[in-house]
Amino acid sequence: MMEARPAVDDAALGREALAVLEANWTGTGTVPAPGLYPHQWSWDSAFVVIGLARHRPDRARDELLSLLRGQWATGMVPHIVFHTREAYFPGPSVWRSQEHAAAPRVLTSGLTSPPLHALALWWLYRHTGDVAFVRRTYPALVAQHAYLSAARDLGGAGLAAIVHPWESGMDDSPSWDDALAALPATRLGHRNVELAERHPQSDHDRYVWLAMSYRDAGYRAEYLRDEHPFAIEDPMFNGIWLASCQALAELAPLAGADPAPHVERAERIRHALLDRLWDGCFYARDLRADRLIRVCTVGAFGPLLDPGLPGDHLRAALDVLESARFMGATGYPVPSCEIRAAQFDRTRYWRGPSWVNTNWLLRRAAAVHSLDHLGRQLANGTLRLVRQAGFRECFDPFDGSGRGCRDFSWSAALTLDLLA
Ligand code: 9WN
Repeated sequence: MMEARPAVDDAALGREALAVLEANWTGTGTVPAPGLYPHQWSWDSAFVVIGLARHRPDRARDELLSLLRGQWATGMVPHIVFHTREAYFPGPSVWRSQEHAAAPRVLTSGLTSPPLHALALWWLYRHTGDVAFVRRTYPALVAQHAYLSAARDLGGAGLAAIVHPWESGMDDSPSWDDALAALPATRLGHRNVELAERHPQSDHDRYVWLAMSYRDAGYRAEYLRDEHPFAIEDPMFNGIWLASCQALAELAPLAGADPAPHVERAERIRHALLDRLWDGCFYARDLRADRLIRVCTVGAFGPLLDPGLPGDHLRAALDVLESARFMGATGYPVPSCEIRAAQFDRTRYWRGPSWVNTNWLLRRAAAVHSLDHLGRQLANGTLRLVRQAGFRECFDPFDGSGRGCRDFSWSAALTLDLLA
């Protein structure tokens, strides 16, 4: 059922959003939501930086710096930086980052997440003109991108592979179902005390097993290349990376650096996206099964962040986005999975509900291609969701009711940006 909320005007909504972000600030970083997610998550932080860029640039800078404290000497920016003692599973005792020579002092996970950070830095620069901060953080983001090229180009064509569903940011997306199901049966059902208590039987077992396999291999790039059973080229992860390469190319001169390597990397990603992931729309590619994963999710639209996407691909992707498979049927933007897919489920996280962050990314893509009408539709539809249901984690795409956590940081942060 739709929760009734008193009507709020833009100014009041903005104040509420800032209050949520203030409450979720721990003193060192912003947690995604109180309670359930008590640490700093990587792409959540990047969205918080984007949302705070205009309103609290000081806080946005601290947020990015706090996350980058977790960067490994390999350049890898981890998907979680632990900076409280509060429990979360899997926590530091599972990741054991402190045993790894390349890990920083602060405890982190061993996986990465969509590399949105350079785009977030560019966004912050755009709103503040703070060249000194660009100079300060640019090298870390160059190192992040170098890590992805060196350790994650498992397909050899210029795309970064995710090696765990958590790395996509879209944990239970149907895109990962078959790859998870194909994990060797004898190795499934791993249990330890914590796991048995918290997640008796679910895909979570497989998530944890995959994470532990990587950890037990010493987080080595060679293991990922030669042995790790889960390796997928995801269009959203790579679309975000491409946009971040373009952001670094624009920031490079401010940092006294050459933009050319970033431009070249972006071009390589574009070509590989078109060559390897396109078949009428963008699909993820399972490198271990050597096939496209033919379920169309909101991840399919990540490559639209690229201003250089060829016009015929752009038009074909927009046809899918605006059709009854996605925006044309639900009344609210944009379901996380196409609604005609057998796996679509309006109630389950990345298998159907609408998310503020993916709507924001698509609205950014609309701006990049000067699609003003689409941009307004996405912004207004997203604001309608939060006006009606609050800063929830995600939303039912048919009736707009809120799902998951309340007071979710990126829903609040990106609302601030959409209101501007
Ligand atoms: C696992 C924090 C994170 C987001 C992801 C979202 C969810 C975690 C979980 O929460 O993932 O990392 O417990 O399901 O899927 O996008 O970064 O908000």
